[in-house]
Amino acid sequence: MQIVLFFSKPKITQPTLSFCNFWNDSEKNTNLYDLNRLLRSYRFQTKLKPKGLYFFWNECLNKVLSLNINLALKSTMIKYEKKNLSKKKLIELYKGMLLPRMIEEKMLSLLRQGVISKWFAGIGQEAIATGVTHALKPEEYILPMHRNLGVFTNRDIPLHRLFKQWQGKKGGFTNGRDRSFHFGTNEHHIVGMISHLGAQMAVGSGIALGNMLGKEKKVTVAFTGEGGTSEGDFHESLNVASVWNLPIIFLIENNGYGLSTPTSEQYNCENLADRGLGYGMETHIIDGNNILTVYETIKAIAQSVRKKPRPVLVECRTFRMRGHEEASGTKYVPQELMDEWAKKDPIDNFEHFLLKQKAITKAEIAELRKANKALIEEELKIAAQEESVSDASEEASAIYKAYTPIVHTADKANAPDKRYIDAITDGLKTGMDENDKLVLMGQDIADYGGVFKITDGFMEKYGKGRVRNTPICESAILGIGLGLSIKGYKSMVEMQFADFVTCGFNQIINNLSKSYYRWGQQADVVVRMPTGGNVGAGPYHSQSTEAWFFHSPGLKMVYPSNPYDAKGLLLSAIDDPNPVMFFEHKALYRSLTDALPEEPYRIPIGKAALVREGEDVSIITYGLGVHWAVEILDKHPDINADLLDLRTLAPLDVDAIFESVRKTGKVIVFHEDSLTGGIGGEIAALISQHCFKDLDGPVMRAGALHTPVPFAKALEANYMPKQRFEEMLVELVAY
Ligand SMILES: Cc1ncc(C[n+]2csc(CCOP(=O)(O)OP(=O)(O)O)c2C)c(N)n1
Ligand SMILES: [Mg+2]
Repeated sequence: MQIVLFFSKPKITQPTLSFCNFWNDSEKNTNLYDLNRLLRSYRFQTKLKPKGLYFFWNECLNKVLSLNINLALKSTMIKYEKKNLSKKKLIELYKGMLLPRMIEEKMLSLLRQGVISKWFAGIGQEAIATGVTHALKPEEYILPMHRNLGVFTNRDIPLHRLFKQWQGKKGGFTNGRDRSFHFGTNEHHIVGMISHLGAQMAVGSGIALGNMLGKEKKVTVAFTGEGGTSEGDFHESLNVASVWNLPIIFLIENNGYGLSTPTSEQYNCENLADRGLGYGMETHIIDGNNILTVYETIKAIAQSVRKKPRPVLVECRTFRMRGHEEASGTKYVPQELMDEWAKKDPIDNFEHFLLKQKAITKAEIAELRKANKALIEEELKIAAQEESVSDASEEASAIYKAYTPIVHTADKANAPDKRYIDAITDGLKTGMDENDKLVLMGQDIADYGGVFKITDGFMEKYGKGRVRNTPICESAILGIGLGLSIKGYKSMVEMQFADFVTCGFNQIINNLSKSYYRWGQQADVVVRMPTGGNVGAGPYHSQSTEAWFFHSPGLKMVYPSNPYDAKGLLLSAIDDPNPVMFFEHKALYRSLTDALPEEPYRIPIGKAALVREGEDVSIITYGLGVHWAVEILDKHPDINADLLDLRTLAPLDVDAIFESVRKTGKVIVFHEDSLTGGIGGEIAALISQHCFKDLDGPVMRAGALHTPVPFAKALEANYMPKQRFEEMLVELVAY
């Protein structure tokens, strides 16, 4: 393939190369930086004055490679101070940057061959990942992003496992279920990102909280790009970490761009680090291309944070030398910037420094490169030997971590009557007594006891460490729940009202629910959701939110309709290592009493309860629907209905549903939530598909109107489906 190159600005001292006649546009962008570097070295090595020179690409590449490019920088653009660092450490740091660089260069070629599917290059940013990883102890967690290959290589992960991961093979870290750097490995104390960027910061804070509660003197580092700092999760995490004094370093890699967005369109302050000041946090701004600065700074901060736990914000200035990902190009990046930063390449400069210091020789560098190349090829061969994932048989069951549920029954006879709300308190207390690694988090839950007073007195009994008042930061707190799970804790996060879960939606849907499926890390979190209407509280304190989560694999969802079930299900939810959304109806809190055994017991998750038995019709419902159905059946003694209280919405007890429908031949699915897109739609579809031959009437559904939950009593009564359910039931029985 022919290329033509010429210096477009011959007058400036470091001339800019530009190219034409590329085989296609995206290739041009892809290769611009490579070519720039290679040809610059070629010029230095050959002393050619390449104005108007014509090269054949392959020929050029071969020549450059055969010259064994030691980038011929005349002098370093980075000022290094080696302080007391030994030669051994200097070489380690150099090697720590060189290997990821060489792996990336290889990946770029494999990408072009279609062996891997995507690549987000960290070329030019290696000093940050390498410096940070060397500054931490191996048992301290790092939460890297998509340009931080150096974290993985410097934690000595076998390369073939990384290659398998990027090729979607079983021997990677996700069984082919997630791509690129989207995985964690507790063995190496790394928690990889999810695509949503800022979510990492909260998970890191959770790990830091686990370290703090366990009195482990460890620091955690959570990475973010400067683009990610615009996300709410960044701000919430910094705020919570500061209020709680968590031992964590938040590290911003400010590389000039977030996809195509330059920093000038991303934030409007001089230094991103200054944001930390607003949260009452110590901050630093450092040259992210200077490996010694990164290493020494992070090492010093880490040592200090281990002694005196606190969050610190570090902004590393660097530059993204390639496109956002390889297909997206760099057209929007001014060439001058590229050239300027190319001169500050962290590896070229450090290499030059080491040569000058006589810490390394050219021959040793050549040897190192050769050894790295051989290692990469060898490990690629190992990865190639493994077949791609083709067996999908385990997938459906891979969303939940398996565990053996505790079977624990209690007799209701002679048990004292207690309210629904007392059942929740009892369940939580039992959970706290049984498990000293259970941590409660929520707004106003400590001294104040929660807005419903469910945790009244808990802080005094279990301490402020385990009963934690939180700032109004739902997202960060839910992410912290995942971080705590990584450290072996269980947590219960109380939404003050279920409605506010919208502010934590991302962490639930993308982190808690998918974590086990993706890389085998359970999210041992119970999210308590004071839910539902009939309380005259209007659109933002009355919603039924269960359908939002029903669609998301990996979550369990329970919805007890009475105090006995509430306590037993809550204890099962706490035992369960999977994330459980626990819906408790506010209207039932103080209006419903039931015999409640004092001793601990469990109601199994995934099992519905037949509340009434009859032959005429099946009513499938949950929550407040159970009580409405009872009331209406009492009003119509002539109707003999099976009344099935689902109790668990995910996983759904389809066997119990089908058994009842096959017996009665008629069914009405009934819930408080809006009909449109409600869980009833899924249940009705399952019944139609699997019980069609047994049906003697249409599958009916009763749900609320498709409006927000209105405030005024009459409007709310009209919104709720109770009356429509009664009419439908009578109609269906007569059908
Ligand atoms: C919440 C969210 N919005 C948008 C995107 C799409 N996206 C992926 S990476 C990226 C830019 C990230 O910029 P930055 O944080 O600076 O990291 P960099 O890629 O520069 O390392 C964007 C917009 C995303 N992944 N997540
Ligand atoms: Mg960026």
